Amino acid sequence: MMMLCSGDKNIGLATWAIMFLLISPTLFSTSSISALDPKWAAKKKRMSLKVRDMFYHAYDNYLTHAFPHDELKPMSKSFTDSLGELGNLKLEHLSKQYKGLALTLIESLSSLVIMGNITEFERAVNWLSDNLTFDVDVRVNLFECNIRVLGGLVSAHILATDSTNRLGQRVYNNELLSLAEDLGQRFLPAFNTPTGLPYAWVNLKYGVMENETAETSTSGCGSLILEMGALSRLTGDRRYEIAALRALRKLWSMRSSLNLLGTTLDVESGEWLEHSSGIGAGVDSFYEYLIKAHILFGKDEFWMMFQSAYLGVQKYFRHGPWYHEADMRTGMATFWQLTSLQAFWPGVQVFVGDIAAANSSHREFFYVWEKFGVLPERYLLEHRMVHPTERYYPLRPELAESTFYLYQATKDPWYMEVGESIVNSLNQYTKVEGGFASIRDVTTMQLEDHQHSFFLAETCKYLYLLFDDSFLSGRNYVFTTEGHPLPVLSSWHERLPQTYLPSNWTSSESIHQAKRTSAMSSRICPAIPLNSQHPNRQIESACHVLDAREDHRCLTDEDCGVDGMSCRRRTCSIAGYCGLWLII
Ligand code: DMJ
Repeated sequence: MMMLCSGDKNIGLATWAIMFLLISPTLFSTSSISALDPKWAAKKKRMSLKVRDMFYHAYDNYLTHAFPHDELKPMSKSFTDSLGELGNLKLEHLSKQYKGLALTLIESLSSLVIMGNITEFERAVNWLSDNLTFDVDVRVNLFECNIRVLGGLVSAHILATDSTNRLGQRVYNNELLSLAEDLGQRFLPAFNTPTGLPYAWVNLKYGVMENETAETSTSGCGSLILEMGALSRLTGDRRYEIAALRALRKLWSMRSSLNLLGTTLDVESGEWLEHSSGIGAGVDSFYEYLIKAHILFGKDEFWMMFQSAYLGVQKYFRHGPWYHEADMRTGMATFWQLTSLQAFWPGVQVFVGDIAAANSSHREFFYVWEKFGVLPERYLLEHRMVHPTERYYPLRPELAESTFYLYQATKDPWYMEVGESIVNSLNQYTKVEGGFASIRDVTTMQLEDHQHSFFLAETCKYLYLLFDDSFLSGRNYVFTTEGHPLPVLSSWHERLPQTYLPSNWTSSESIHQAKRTSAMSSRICPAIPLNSQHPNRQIESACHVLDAREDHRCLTDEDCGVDGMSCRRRTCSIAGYCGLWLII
């Protein structure tokens, strides 16, 4: 297995022995060469076709039974206007004319391009251009509407204007961008609060409703910058990016002295409502967007935020390969639970080069997946059992997403085996005649009548890319939290960091500076060394600090660095070697 951003080449014998015991054996037993084996090539082909079939089974059934409404109910072969429902408006209160926002169609656009179906992409673009309107009396969740609808439209606009995806029939006149701009303008009233933190809900026609709740989540305030920033870059209208950035900065200013944030807050008072948090529900994409915003916009501010936040997570939430929740004020553990949403974290760790840590957590998520056949929404770590009320699996993509990133980083065929297992489970347990159904209870595999749009935007997409990444060849994209690709362009980088080259590919190396490279090459290393004693030394990952001496010998703890896998400081043993001795 290839280690990225590796620094410690001459690791001491004693440290090697300990590390050998600590790190999974697959780090040493698999080889990237085997991925080139004809057997693996055949498997990739077979599996990519299988995933394509899954996507079209979901997509065709949506078109037949639910379009233009938001999402498919695959068991009853009917529809749900989930964005409207998310706004607490009962369906009967919605106008009879309301046919939804064609959510699943919008969410499918980038997947169609990635699977090479430009004809269907064009058909969908045409329909949306001619029919979609946001002038509807529907209260939507800002976060959901941003990641699904705005992100879907902005990404599809970029793909539609990319000359490699030549649209044949019709001249494309930026209709998707006009729709995105219209939607972005409808978002802006939500940011009109004393703090700049946006309301969680906004009515697309009338703006923020009277007596609207002031409660929102960390991800609701901190995961808007990619889509709204991209919209600003495309339209030249800075208001979207400014609003999202102001909210993010305010949120960041509310962190505790431990660099932790809570889960819910009041946008009017700027006070935390729930101080316990982790890397799962209500917070997850906040972390993801800090590092991805850095990659997309090149701002060091995002990197500095991410680095501090990441260290906080590794220090206070991490327990071996697991992540629990903790109180942002004290760092004391609160809930010892694995949640399905946390499974995105190894993918984030791939971005910063913490491959070993990503691999070990990914293995635990996959262990739980295999135990039940899918990932339960919540799993009690102490009791090793499913949470009594959160037993569902709504076709979530996070494990497939991390599997894709880890395969990209390592080319270890083990991840293809994982992908195959995920595909087989989805077909075995969730496929019905009318699409793919969610699972209500992973202990009985009882189904629920809902095919979420992210199944097409993310789950199928990441599984497909795992087996066929030809779309990515020669290109460099950041995927939003909803799986919509945005290109990494030097023209979107306000101020090019020194180590970036002025091209679409943003990787470069310099002898004296740390490496900082692109998203898909999966190596994002800090340009600013953390170890002030050795300013010219290269640093391995978000938290890795090299030991003072290359042979890892030491006289005091001061000679030791920070372990890149756990982000814990290494100490000097009696025998004079740096290591994670306290842990052992
Ligand atoms: C998706 O809508 C996004 O990935 C979001 O960030 C949280 N999770 C769901 C799918 O699980």
